[in-house]
Amino acid sequence: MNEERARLIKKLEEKAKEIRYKTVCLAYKAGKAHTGPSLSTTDILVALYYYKMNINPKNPKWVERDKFILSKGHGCVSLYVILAELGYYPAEDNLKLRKVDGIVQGHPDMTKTPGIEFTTGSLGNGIGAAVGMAIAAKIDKLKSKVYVLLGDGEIQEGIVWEAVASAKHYKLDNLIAIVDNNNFQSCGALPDICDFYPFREKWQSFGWNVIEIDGHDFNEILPALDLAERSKNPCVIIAKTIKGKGVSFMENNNAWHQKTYTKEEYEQACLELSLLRR
Ligand SMILES: Cc1ncc(C[n+]2csc(CCOP(=O)(O)OP(=O)(O)O)c2C)c(N)n1
Repeated sequence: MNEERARLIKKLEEKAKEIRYKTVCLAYKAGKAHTGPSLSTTDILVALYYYKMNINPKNPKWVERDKFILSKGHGCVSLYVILAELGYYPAEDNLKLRKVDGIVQGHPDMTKTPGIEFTTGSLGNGIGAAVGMAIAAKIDKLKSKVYVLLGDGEIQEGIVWEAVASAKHYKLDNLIAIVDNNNFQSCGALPDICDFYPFREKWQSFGWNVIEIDGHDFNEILPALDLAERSKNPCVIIAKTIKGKGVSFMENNNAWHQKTYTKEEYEQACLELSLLRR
């Protein structure tokens, strides 16, 4: 690896650590929040927002921008931290997470939060919207790409596959899906609730190119995003992740799907994440 690339990877790793730390702080302040689902996607979000996507936070509605939809809308805490960091809105607005008069809610709301492209929370709907945006970009002859991040439990929804099938039909080489494959959903481990594996074969049979990666390793995430961008078919990145990544007692512990922290838990999480930041 050349030095420039190594520096970039290091920078992104540092950024991800900072975002994780701020995610936990924000979730604690909010009272109840989906910490586990947010921490599994943090590295992917950092790669998208600080490396890959062509965006302009000062002009969020810029026509040529790339678009991102968090289809697993409940895991939005890290996304809010990133949007505020990038300047879509002031960081203080995040302090009102889940408050009635706040601009950031428990699930992303495109009518309230600058930078949110589509309202999600009802699982399964994000990818249909992404297909529509990708078709619109083609009609308008825009270079924009559309990225959509789905949960591995979420893709059990039938509506997802209707959208996946139509992406092939419309030859959407500007559409990139990412599956956060943390192997959990809200009520337990995927194989126990609904064994929906194998993923690769399912997506391939719908005409998509498939890339499988470690969703916490920037050495794999960045090349996957670059490859996906050049794909001549709609492309899905299946990212193996850990729910609650970065905090020892949250990792693979589905109690942290959505949970209120005790003061001790919060302090322990902060300690672990601040040590990680050094
Ligand atoms: C249509 C719909 N049904 C049920 C829910 C409740 N729900 C919230 S999160 C979740 C589990 C999602 O699992 P997954 O997509 O794997 O996300 P993760 O495990 O990463 O949190 C469910 C069923 C919902 N938000 N929308």
